[in-house]
Amino acid sequence: MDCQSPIKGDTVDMAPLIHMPEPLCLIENTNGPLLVNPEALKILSAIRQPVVVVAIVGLYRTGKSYLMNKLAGKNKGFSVGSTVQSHTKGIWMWCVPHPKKPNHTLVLLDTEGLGDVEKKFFPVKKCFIFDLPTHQKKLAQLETLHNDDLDPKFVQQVAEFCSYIFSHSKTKTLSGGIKASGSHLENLVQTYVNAINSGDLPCMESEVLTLAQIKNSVAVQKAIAHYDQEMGQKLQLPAETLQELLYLHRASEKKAIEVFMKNSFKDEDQGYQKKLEMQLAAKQNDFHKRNLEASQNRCSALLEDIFHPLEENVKQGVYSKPGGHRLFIQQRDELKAKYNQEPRKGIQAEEALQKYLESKESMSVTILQTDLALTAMEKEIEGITEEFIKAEAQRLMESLMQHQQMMESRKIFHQEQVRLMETNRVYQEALQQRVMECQLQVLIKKRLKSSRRNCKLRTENFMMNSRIFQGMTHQMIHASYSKELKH
Ligand SMILES: Nc1nc2c(ncn2[C@@H]2O[C@H](COP(=O)(O)OP(=O)(O)O)[C@@H](O)[C@H]2O)c(=O)[nH]1
Ligand SMILES: [Mg+2]
Repeated sequence: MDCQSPIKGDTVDMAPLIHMPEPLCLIENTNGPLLVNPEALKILSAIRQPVVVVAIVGLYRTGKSYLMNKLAGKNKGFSVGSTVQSHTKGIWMWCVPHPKKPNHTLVLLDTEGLGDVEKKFFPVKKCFIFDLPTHQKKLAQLETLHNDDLDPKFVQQVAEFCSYIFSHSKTKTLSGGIKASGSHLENLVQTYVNAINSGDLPCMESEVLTLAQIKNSVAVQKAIAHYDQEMGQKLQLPAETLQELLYLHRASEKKAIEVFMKNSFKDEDQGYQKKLEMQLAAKQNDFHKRNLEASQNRCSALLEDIFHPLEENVKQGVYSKPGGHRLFIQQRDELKAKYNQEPRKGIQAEEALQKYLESKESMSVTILQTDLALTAMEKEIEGITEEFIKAEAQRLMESLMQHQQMMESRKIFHQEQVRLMETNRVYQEALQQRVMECQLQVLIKKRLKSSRRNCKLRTENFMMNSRIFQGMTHQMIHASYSKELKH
């Protein structure tokens, strides 16, 4: 068969992504709602190539599954004949590489069998007449027979049928000329099944719109996720400047829009792109708020940490002294410089510092008032001390003068004493002199008495002289005695 030859080259044409050795149930037709098989959806979503969808409908046991296996280039696959009874009812799917269109995937959909459907769905028809495939007796084992065992006419008719299908079945295209891939089909399947289950009749136009909505919503989500990831990786909060934040936002926004463009689908009037831009703007706003908060938190923590020693000093009264305010200001300015040197404080750096300083202004004023009061008191004490010292000095001077006077008096007294002692010495000498004179007088008297007999004249003369001497001595003693009494 012509249609089989390209499929035999599976290993050449088969895209590595698709591997379906046999069909899978896509939609299960239970007594309740239709169920979509997630395994089949997963296979559809992995198909990135454009798809050609071939579905078959018709009455039971009319050879539909047999023909679909032929389109797949296989003898076995979709259940043929009696085996159908045991199989899940619904729509079965088999994805194979398209035998004629390179890089396309052929999606074969086999239905379990419907009633009179022909009039309803197919406005254009192309009819093929098949001869009896083989001898009546062999028909039951039809799927096990090779072409050699079949009627060549039948083999030929099947080949023509397959060839026609391959060449005439168009790539699945959605309204607006969009070529559908497996993932579009996946969305369509879900949309159709949801619509049918909820009682709505699926409408192709609305399906495309729904598909666009799904696709574009996903594209927006992907774009936002990309933006978040970019910002999360590159933005360190708080940003040093507003420009840094804006620059990062714009770069991430640009990349996010690129991601959206890549994933969007029929974004009429750029409605979804605008939505995305609005969301990004909101995110930017949010980042501004977070940046502000982060900056405030960092600055508060820094201020608390850096100014802690100053506040501790205030508590301990280090500045409660004359000149304390100047010391306080000096240390405060040193800590301000330390704060200003800290990196990455963000946009609140200056404002947070000013607010902090303002909040401590009353503290500064109190320190200043205390300082002034203590300084004034100290000056007063100094004034008092000065007067005291003056008075003390005066007192000392006076007592010194008194001392000097006393010393002077003492000196005079001492001199007087020396003089007295001298006078006394003279007196003592004079006294001794007198005693000696008296002794001499007694001696002379004794001698005179002994010589009296010898010389009367001489004695009378001597006596006369002696009386004169006596008178003189008396005057001397009298004078000396009067002097002593005077002192
Ligand atoms: N007479 C005849 N029998 C066929 C033909 N194709 C398939 N069959 C046989 O018809 C039975 C039903 O075929 P099947 O493909 O399962 O029909 P389906 O129920 O429409 O899917 C099977 O036993 C097949 O062997 C055909 O072209 N002519
Ligand atoms: Mg069948």
